[in-house]
Amino acid sequence: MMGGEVMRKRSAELFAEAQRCLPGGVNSPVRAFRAVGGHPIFVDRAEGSRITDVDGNVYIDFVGSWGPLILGHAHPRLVRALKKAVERGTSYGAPTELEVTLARMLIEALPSVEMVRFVNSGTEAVMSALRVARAYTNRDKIVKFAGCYHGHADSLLVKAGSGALTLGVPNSSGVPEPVARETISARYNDLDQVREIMQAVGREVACVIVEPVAGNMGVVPPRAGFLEGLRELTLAYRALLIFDEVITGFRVGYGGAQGLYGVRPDLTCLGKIIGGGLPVGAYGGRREIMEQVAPLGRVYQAGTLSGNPLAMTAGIETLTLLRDGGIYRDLEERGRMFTEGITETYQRAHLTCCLNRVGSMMTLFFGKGPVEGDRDLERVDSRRYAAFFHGMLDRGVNFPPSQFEAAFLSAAHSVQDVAVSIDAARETLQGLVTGG
Ligand code: KE4
Repeated sequence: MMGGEVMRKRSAELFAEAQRCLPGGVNSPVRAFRAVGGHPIFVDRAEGSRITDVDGNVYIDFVGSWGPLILGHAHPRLVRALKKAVERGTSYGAPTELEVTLARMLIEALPSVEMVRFVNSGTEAVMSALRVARAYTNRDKIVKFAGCYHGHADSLLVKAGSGALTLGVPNSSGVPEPVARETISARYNDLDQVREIMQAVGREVACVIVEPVAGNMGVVPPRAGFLEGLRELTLAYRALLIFDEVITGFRVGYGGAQGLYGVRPDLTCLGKIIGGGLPVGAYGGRREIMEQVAPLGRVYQAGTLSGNPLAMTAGIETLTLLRDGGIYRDLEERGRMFTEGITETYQRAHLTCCLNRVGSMMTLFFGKGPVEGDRDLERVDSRRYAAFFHGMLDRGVNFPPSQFEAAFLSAAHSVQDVAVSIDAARETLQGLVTGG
């Protein structure tokens, strides 16, 4: 464990240079450390549970590339398979057996999915699923939930208008008002409000899209009955239910959140883990819905690198290890150990925190719990989280650089890693109290 003044000179130099050629110096906003201050660490390499920055500092990593690396970094089996695959070429723009193999694995794992299409990101999966839902229902409106993030497609960069039933307003420049108006934003875990919305406009709603376990306001599990209620309401109004399982897919279990909670959506969006760290997304569902997609149906969607052989190889190896390796039991055990240890540390420091966890995804909130939706986040002190983040980073533990993200355990995190991280948290939280 590091301590004292940690040198990150090379990261600082690279960040200065990066800001001259990349907006904010990054290729995705959250990486820029704007939510926690300071400058990002530039990673040189990673292996197992650890990343090493360009200054040679080593960190136990709980970001895991924001979810894909459930097996840990540079898993030997993936490295071997990718080395062999790359010698056979990197992309063909033609069908391969690999795509069929991975498609069959997804269909076998997720009973609600009878047919699937690969794309290159979670955003692309969600954007395509929305288009299919609108085509299938011949309706334009969608319902999403405040605090849930589904990638950066225009229809989803929308926040609630003034009243609950009023239509959305853009929460990004460049999103046309008419597009935003077709999106209604509801409160997560508030089934009564969704019922009101569906009673008012349900016959115009193409789909309700939800993160079955929210990961983008920090981890927020569904209240008992919430997902089941969405299923009933969407059936009643003949709207489609879309589970955005880009994070939860193969994270909270091999059957995803739909397997964990026993609720079958009409369409599922996937990403992250199914690519083992290479760029992949996928959307799938009932055959009669997916048969709308070109070239079979009238919904156009395409992609140069969709089904890329390297990404398919990484996905097949990852899912094979998850399916056959008994990994989820270890993840649950270490997740529980981590949660209990962190909880003991903030209680001992008399800090007001709450910790949400589902399996190996978790968030430590610096505020009074429970945190069950975006309104509860108003009680959360993200400045205190920022201080925690830097205290942990200086002690060699890399947490997400935002209070409103999920931290991820991987199969590569040992019991020792968890114990060391709890010790780092204990020192960091004590330091927050004593101002040390
Ligand atoms: P991508 O386009 O980033 O592959 O996936 C978008 C997406 C869709 N759905 C959910 C539930 C997601 O969490 C995401 C992306 N997750 C964020 C972090 N929570 C990725 C990190 C980033 O934006 O850099």
